[in-house]
Amino acid sequence: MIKKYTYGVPVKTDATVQEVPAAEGEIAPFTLREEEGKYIFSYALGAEDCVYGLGEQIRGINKRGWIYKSWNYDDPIIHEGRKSLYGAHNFIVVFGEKTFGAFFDCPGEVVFDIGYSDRDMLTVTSEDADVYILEGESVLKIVEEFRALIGPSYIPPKWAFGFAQSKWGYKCEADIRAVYDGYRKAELPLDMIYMDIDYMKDYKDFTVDPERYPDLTKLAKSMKRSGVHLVPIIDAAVKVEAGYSVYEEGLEKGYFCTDAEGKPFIVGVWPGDSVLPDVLNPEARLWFGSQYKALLDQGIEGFWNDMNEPGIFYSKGRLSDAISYVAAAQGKNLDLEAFYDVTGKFHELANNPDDYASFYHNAPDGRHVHKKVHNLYGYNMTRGASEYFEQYDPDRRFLLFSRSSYIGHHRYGGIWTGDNCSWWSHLKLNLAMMPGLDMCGFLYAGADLGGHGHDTTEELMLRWLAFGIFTPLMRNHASLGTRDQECYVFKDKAAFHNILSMRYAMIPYLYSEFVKCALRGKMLSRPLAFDYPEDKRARGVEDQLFIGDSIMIAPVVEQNARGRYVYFPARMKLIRMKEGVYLEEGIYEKGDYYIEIPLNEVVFFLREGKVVPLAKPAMNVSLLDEQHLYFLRFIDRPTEYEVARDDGETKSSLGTFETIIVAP
Ligand code: MIG
Repeated sequence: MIKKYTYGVPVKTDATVQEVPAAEGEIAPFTLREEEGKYIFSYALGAEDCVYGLGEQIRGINKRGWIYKSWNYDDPIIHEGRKSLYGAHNFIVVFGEKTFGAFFDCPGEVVFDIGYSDRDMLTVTSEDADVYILEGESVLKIVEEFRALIGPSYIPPKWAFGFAQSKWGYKCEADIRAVYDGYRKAELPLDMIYMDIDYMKDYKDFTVDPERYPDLTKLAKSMKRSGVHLVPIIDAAVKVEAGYSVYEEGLEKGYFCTDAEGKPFIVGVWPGDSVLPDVLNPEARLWFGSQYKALLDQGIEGFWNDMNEPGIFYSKGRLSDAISYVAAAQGKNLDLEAFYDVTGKFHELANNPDDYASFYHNAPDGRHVHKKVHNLYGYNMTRGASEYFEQYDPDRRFLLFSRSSYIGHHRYGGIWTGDNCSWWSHLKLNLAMMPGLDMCGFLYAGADLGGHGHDTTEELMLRWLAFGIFTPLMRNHASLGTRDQECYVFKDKAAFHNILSMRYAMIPYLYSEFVKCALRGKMLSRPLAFDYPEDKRARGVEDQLFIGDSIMIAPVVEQNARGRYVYFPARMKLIRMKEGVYLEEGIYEKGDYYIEIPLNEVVFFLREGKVVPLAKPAMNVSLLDEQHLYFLRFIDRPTEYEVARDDGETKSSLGTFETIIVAP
């Protein structure tokens, strides 16, 4: 049962795809008050209630105990003191005395105080919004109801389930080839190499620096023949430069965001002075999307959209004020306050709230100041590309994912979770985020494995990969200036081989489960409590997940651990992948057990009554032999498994499954 309540005049977001008639009366089970133009929804939490959701957010699976702010933000250092990340996914489910879901469809700032000010109160503060209250018999049922409300999840081509190598710092064709050769020499599988901002000419979107890439078409073709796709980055901001066609055309057509007087609003991002495409204007959005053609025509089939919160290093006006302010301080004796004033002028430049209140969009439902629609930007940038792909090659699935997002985006592309660090806590954060993302429809998702900022270690890399096997986007990515972390640079080649092989063996399972969840609106990664709602012990488990129908995982997320305690909410069989061989190591009854998990092995658990199809590992997805599947099984009677048999490339083939009956 879904009820919809409207407060004020909400901006149209296209988050939902179903019409829900307006409900009568008060918004139970919340109580509502209005203060200073904001709507404040409160609910008294039961002592044992858990709160799930919010998609890409910091902290644990159960969100109770912190305050979260939906305000898409380009944060150079994510940590648990923060309140916002890059996405705004305003859906929560309260699980406990009363179980219900709530979606706050508001693209401006929304604050979720989930037992922060008062451990027993949930308080949501929003601007004008459509609020949906969802009731159902369980968390999973409520999530399914929500997913039907927001529409089907994006499904990438199958090769996007292979392993990806990326690094900000690969500058030219030779760098790309070196990565390719590194993987081949080490006999490690690979399906994608990512191109970060340095492929562009002066950071101009849709250009390719001819000195660094003399013939991208040829390179893309030869890589593809070897099973590797090149995936370039696209930044939101467009360089201001006379003669640059994207800038000139957009300017002429009025497709960029403007200031209060209607002049293009100039921001500083990678290319320096830049303008922001007005992706809330459907014409401008499709126009920006149509620019991807320049790269599609060179054989590129996948993209990652960055800096689309939108991230702003400075606005031209504010920078110039800051410079004048500093110049005026020249020669003066600065006491500490004056000194902080001066340095503050620069610290305040990036992503300044006043800048977000200073430019405008021409959306179909009117001219909006950016601040009111802030969280829709990345979503609509990605939507524009997707809408254009639909014209370019209607049946083809392109790889497309973004940093910033809002619910609704999940129909057009996936996301990666931004600039994490090479910290053990961020491996755990990666795990905790996955179910929240699934709840909000973001199935094709993943974090920078090994960590983006700071230096990784071989041990962290191996543990992170052993978890990354189970995330749909499996990409090793790192920031400029960090230690090399390509899998072939480390010492224990056999360990990397074992772990990456496990991913490829698992692709028939992961892909089949993914497609089923996407088409049927179900969750791929689930906290234990979702499948065992009666089991109170399961509610406290923050570092284990179910992945698909058949598997439970319990990754090692601590340095120097040799294994870990695992909670089994039911009987399961332990599967160990060691030196390329599967070992079945006995059956565990419900309870807690210490399981040894050496650094070079992958351990997971097969649920009773379930099977897992595996392929013989290969060097890339196209080489997998999926006609000859081997089934891991924990069954005592013939059991059906639906294997996805679409072609992995077209939309029209999706939904083709083969039901295989597996004997005990
Ligand atoms: O300001 O393109 O999150 O993945 O490597 C940094 C360079 C811009 C941020 C992305 C990161 C990427 C980096 N980008």
